Amino acid sequence: MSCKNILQSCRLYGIVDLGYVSPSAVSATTCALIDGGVRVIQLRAKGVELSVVESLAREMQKICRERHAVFVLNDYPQLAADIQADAVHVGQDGGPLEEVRRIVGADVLVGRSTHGLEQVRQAREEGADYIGFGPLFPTGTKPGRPAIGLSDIALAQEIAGDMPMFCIGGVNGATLSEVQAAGARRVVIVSWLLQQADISAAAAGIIRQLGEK
Ligand code: TZP
Repeated sequence: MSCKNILQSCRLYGIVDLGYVSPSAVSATTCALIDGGVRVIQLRAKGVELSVVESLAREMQKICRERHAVFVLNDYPQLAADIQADAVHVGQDGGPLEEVRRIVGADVLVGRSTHGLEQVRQAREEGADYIGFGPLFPTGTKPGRPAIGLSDIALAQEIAGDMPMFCIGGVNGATLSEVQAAGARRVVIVSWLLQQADISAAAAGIIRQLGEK
């Protein structure tokens, strides 16, 4: 299956965030997510030296390639291009997507964080391959970032059309039902998943609830 098709069918997107996972546990965590059925996995390494980001990215990319998961690098379009990551994810401060695409080339998918309806519209116009939409709730993973709530999810989903949209920020085993009831079809879960004793089982349970085929 192509990376684009995997993204389309993916309901739970996982992030290996170095705020929660030590560099020595990156491979095991990536494998645990894949074992649980997660097919799109991002490396999020804020405030870490570029050489460390590169070696962890190569490690994760190798595992994802062998196990048919999509590897996404957060930030660093040039590094994503150099190592031929499957995708790169950029925030609102990541510049125009046209420029990101110029750096990564045609074969690397590009995802964008959005925090409101106008940004969803813009990401669609700019041709993002997928978007994150949030943070829905306040979250320790992005401290100080205002929550946008659940009320715009359905409309955002409409604007996004066939561009996959992943709701993010404070999604967990307890909040998932209300997030789904608000119209979410796909989610990203970071801290809750990474802090589970059995990451694979927790991921599999979430995927079941989301109805991923
Ligand atoms: N972007 C918006 S919220 C968020 C990011 C990266 C973090 C979500 O983390 P958590 O721990 O699932 O709330």
